[in-house]
Amino acid sequence: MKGKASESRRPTPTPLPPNLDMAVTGLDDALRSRLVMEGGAMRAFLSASMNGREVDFREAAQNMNFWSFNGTIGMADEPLFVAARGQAVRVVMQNDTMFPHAMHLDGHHFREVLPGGGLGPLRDTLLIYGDESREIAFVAHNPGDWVFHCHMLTHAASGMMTRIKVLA
Ligand SMILES: [Cu+2]
Repeated sequence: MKGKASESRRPTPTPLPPNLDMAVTGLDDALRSRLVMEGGAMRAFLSASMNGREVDFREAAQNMNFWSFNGTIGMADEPLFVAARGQAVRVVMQNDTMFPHAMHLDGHHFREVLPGGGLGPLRDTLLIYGDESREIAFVAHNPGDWVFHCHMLTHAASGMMTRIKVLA
């Protein structure tokens, strides 16, 4: 005798089609960028640009700023890079601080370029420990200005913030 539960069982759903926007290809011709993180307690930066002016760590800290990306505190005037739509991008993230940072990119997912040359799983955030350098890759498929920041929001609010631009 068949029960009602088995009669109402639905067929297995068919898998979703592959999402081509998530494919990471073209790495040999990729645009290459580097993001150097500095600052924080125990290894303060010597100087960084704050609101268009070069300041030392003491002055930055008095303004509640403790971190820099590529020598700039907070959102820079220029994006970290400008990518054409569909262009592959590789970004080395170099953590020259003593602290881990959870680097998060808006608007795209990425894969880590592993030391052996393979690609890691699809992510939008990657935790990078102090003195670590990790590389990510993605295809810039999503036009716009996208914030690229540490996901520890006190870090983002005190300097760890930049953006990328993808042309339409
Ligand atoms: Cu952080």
